[in-house]
Amino acid sequence: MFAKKIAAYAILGSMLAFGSAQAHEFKLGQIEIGHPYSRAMLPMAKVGGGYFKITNNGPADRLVSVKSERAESVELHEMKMNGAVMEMRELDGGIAIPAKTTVELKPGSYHLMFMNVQQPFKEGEMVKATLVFEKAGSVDVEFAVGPVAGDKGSEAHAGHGR
Ligand SMILES: [Cu+2]
Repeated sequence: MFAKKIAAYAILGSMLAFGSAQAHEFKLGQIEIGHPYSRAMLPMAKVGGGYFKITNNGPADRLVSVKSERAESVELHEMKMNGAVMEMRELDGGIAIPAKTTVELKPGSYHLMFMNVQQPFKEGEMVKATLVFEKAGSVDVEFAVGPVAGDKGSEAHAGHGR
């Protein structure tokens, strides 16, 4: 009986792993979360980014907050050019997701910041988080951690290096 249970879990586990490597997409009602990913962090780094695509096939909604056990808090940020200066700010009101549109969180634009991370993200691991929408509710997702950001990525997160 016990052995059977273990075998069942093992199969389920490998299916989940396979599924996330292939499609790596999450659904919440009419909202699709495409390919959440992050970057490996340097050993002393405390802050990590988070990126994904939100496809909203339903009515207007809003990404209001994000939680993760891997961070003290997760902030929603926006990056914008102000003249020649790249500026970053926290979005207190969340990120608006208009009806029937796709909003992309990516370097140099909207993104998540995992704040005060105790165990730096490592390449190849999956970081769990929960996205909370104003109307649709919340959905658990996993961020695939890729290699340490190159020149482009690190410039996208200039000012976060503390
Ligand atoms: Cu930021």
